[in-house]
Amino acid sequence: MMRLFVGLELPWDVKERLSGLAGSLQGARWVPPENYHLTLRFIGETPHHVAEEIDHALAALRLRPFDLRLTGLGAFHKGGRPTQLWVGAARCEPLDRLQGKIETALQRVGLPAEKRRFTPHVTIARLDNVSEASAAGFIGQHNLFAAEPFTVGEFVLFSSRLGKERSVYTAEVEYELA
Ligand code: 2AM
Repeated sequence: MMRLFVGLELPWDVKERLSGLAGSLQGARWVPPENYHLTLRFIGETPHHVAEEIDHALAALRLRPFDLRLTGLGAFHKGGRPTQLWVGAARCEPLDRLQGKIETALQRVGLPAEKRRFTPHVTIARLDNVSEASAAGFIGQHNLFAAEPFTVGEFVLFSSRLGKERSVYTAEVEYELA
C-alpha cells in the first residue's frame, strides 16, 4: 500500500517567501519548507495495482501550463479551534480545470468522489492549542502576503510517509503540462 496524493511542487523562491512567515505563534508547529506543496487531490492508502491505474489515468491528461500566485492567509478549524494555518492561492480558472480533470480521472479509475470543496492552499503550520484570537491576530498581521506568481508546468503524484516529527513526501511521478 502507498499513501498517495496529487499536488503541485512549489519553486524554491516561493518556498523561501513562505518560510519567512514562520514566526512567533505559540503552539504552532511550522511545516519545514521542503514539505510545502499545494494538494490538488488527496487519495490516501492505495494498493500498488490501483496506483498504476491512477498513474495511467493522470498521464493521459492534456493541459496547458498556467501562472499561479500564492496570496492571503487563512486557517482551518475543527471543533471551533484553529488546527491549521495556510497560505491561499489566487483563484484561477486553469487551476480549477486541472483539479476538476484530476477528480474526473480518479473517479473513472473507481475512487469515490471527493466530498470536500476544493480550497487551494499551502499548509504552513499545524496548530496545537492555539486560541482563535491568536490565530486571527497572526492572520491579520500577514493577510497582505503575496508571493511572486510562478508558472505551473507540471503536477505530481506524491507518496507520503507519516513520521513522528514530520511527514516525508516523495514525488513518484511528474506529469508535464505542455
Ligand atoms: P493539508 O495540507 O490541508 O493538511 C498530504 O498529506 C496532503 O494531503 C496534505 O497537503 C494534506 O492537506 C492532504 N490531506 C491529508 N489527509 C487528508 C484527508 N483526509 N483529506 C483531504 N486531504 C488530506
